Amino acid sequence: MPRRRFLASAAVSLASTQALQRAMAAATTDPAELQSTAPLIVSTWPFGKPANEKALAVLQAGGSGLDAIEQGIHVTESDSGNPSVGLAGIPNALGVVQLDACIMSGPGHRAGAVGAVEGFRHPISIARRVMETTRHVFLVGEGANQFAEEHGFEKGPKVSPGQKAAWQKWKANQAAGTVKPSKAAKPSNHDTIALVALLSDGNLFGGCSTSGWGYKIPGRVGDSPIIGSGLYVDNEVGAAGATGIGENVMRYCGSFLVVEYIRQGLHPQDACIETIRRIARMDPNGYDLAINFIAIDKKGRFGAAGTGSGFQYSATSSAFSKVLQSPGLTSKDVGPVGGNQK
Ligand code: SD4
Repeated sequence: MPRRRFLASAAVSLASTQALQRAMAAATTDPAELQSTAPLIVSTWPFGKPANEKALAVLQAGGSGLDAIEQGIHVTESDSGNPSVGLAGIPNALGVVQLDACIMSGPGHRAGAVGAVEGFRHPISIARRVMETTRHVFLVGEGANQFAEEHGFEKGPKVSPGQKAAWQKWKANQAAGTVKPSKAAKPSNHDTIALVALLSDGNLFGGCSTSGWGYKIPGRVGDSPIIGSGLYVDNEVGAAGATGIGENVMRYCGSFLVVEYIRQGLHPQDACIETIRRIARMDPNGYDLAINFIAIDKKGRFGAAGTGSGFQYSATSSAFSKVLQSPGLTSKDVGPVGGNQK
């Protein structure tokens, strides 16, 4: 696209985004009202709030950015009530919980990730170890399990008793001899913690951890551990993370796109909105995607957006710790979609 047209279309797009935000202002909490200085931590869902608070406490006690991410996410991974992060998560179609996680350090642009790990309590820590002790970024399946074993990571049951009973019921309802993944795209059967942090020294860090889509096909890996999809950190610009149906994020490098929009000058919340609009324009399902993004920038601005009625996310600093409602996007809010599907 010629540069002038690109700039014109960007300006139109920005103007309509601002109009959209104004229209939604009554229904949502404007993160711009929450003034604070770094450290600032933002994460997905209300269950991210205690994780944020732990991360803040780690930083206030002099811990590093990576310590804050890791220990913050441990809170969610350890919470036995959470059906979608850690070993209390919903298992795959064979009744085994397979965990995905990744971590990124803005300084050095370093990353580590694991996919389809079984029987370890803290996949975020294994991801960090991959980053810090190997020349690789991403270990999956048996190799990742073996790595975790060799490094002595804490183990746990491959499925909780409660989830096992629910899985047995689910399995009994499947047609005899077939094992299919759940079709339902409900928040109740999948959620993720993505957590991003801006430190007082201006450095950015992030992490992401999930058990993924309930009753998924064994070996299925979602967006969460994929750098640029479930999480992205650019130390010059900002950081973003995703939750929702990973298949609808990983086909678009969603978190990378959010950060790129921040680089172009958008407020993090506008960047989340523009990313969803861009995905919905391309996707045959339009806004029926069940995807959500959080984002933070180098200046300490943050925001989020989701499809449908949006989603709740958590933001924490030394001045506040809050669960906020993101704007929600549907085709009604933003006009016709599907423009470049042909
Ligand atoms: C996945 N994105 O595995 C994760 C799940 C999730 O809300 O975030 N659900 O696709």
